[in-house]
Amino acid sequence: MERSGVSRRALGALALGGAAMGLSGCEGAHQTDLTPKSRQFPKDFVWGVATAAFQTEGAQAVDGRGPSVWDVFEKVPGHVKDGSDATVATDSYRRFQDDVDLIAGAGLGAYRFSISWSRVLPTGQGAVNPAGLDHYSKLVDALLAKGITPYATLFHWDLPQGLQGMGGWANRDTALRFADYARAVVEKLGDRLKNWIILNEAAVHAVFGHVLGEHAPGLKDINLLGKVVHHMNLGQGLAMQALRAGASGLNVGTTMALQPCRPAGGPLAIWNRLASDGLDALWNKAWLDPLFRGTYPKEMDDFLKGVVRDGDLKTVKQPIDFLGVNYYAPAYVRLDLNSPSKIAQANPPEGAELDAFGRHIDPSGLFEVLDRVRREYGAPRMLVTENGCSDPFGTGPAILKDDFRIVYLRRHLQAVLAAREAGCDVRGYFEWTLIDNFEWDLGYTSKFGLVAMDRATGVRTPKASYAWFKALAETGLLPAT
Ligand code: GCO
Repeated sequence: MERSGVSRRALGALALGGAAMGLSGCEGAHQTDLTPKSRQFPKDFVWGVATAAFQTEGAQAVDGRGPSVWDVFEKVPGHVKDGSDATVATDSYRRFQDDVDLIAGAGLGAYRFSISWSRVLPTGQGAVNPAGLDHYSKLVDALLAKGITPYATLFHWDLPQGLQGMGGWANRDTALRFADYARAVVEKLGDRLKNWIILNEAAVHAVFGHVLGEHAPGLKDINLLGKVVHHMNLGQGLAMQALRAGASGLNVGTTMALQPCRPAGGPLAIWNRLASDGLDALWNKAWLDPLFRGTYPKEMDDFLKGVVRDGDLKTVKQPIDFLGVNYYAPAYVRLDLNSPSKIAQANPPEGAELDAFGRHIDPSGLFEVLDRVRREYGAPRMLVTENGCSDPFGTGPAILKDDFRIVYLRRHLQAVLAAREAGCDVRGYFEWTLIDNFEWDLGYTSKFGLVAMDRATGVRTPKASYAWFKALAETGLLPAT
């Protein structure tokens, strides 16, 4: 397998089997002119930052929290590039009020955080841990006290280890346990917490956690893929039902890592196109199709044999109040006859500007995925629930004068404006992320924050991008340069 760049989303090793060689074509025209007519966002546009529990909270053994798959995975030598772990992270379990003050200080109206399942249910099921739930109750209250709207993600990859021991998402029962967890959380918080995101980037968890082994639970078993995909979709549907039964006036959505899949050109272009379609089916359609249409793309058939039961797809196809879209970069794909999947990562076009992961910095991809959802999936309301960029990888201090980040954000927000003008119902944008945090298998070598943190002292220092984002959130006017 050949890999260019260090991308977690490098999909070269994905053993899809011939089954994924679909023929339907990568949708979405390559939009190049992203100059919006107006640079003004509407007054009610939601401005926020996004974080995830495991990447920020630390306090892993505090107040009865049980271990998650990431607690186990991160401790295995070699799994995290800098040998670090998330036992402290940004210390946000203890210092959540500092985080809230930073969010308020940036004039942001919304905060997307995730809830740790194993704080609420230490083994993933059974008796609720009241101290764990209390933490989120306090966080929600602290946000509301500052006029910040909380958006909670129920699953951002940190499955309770207790459930992994029983097969994790490959076990259908996990979908049912997930609904119980949703029920427990909404019962406690549903009076104040109204915006819910069920899953974060299920494709990443399914593929990197179960096929490539680069994320927790660290499995490399292609045979699990269909089960994990379907049980996550099923759990999502069941959790949506549980939330709506548990409280009224909720906005329920889910977040996907949507990527345009672009075949490499050259003499093998037609074959590369097939590989790219295969990836598109797994990465994008295997999540969008069941949710919006109650079907799976045909490329998934072989994986799903014996997995989908009667009535499941009806449960999966729930109405949603918004779709969360995370976007960082497009995927370039080529055929590779030496790989069992025949799919490999291709290089971005010659001369393309690259991010720290070696991915093409391409705001047109954001336009493309938003517009695809509009055209093909009934123009739902959307929120960009993650977008942002990392400093160059390294162990040194963060770059405080992060002009590159400002440029990145401005260009992607231009794409959001252009998408809105094209008819996409995009209602908000959450920058990833508030404070430099634990970037999964990259540990602390990748820094995405608007705010830097000295890991020795915990002191937080806003970067130039923090002030820039604040001015934007306060005026809604995107600077021209
Ligand atoms: C993801 C996750 C985040 C990452 C972020 C930066 O998109 O992978 O939701 O947890 O930290 O994307 O890579």
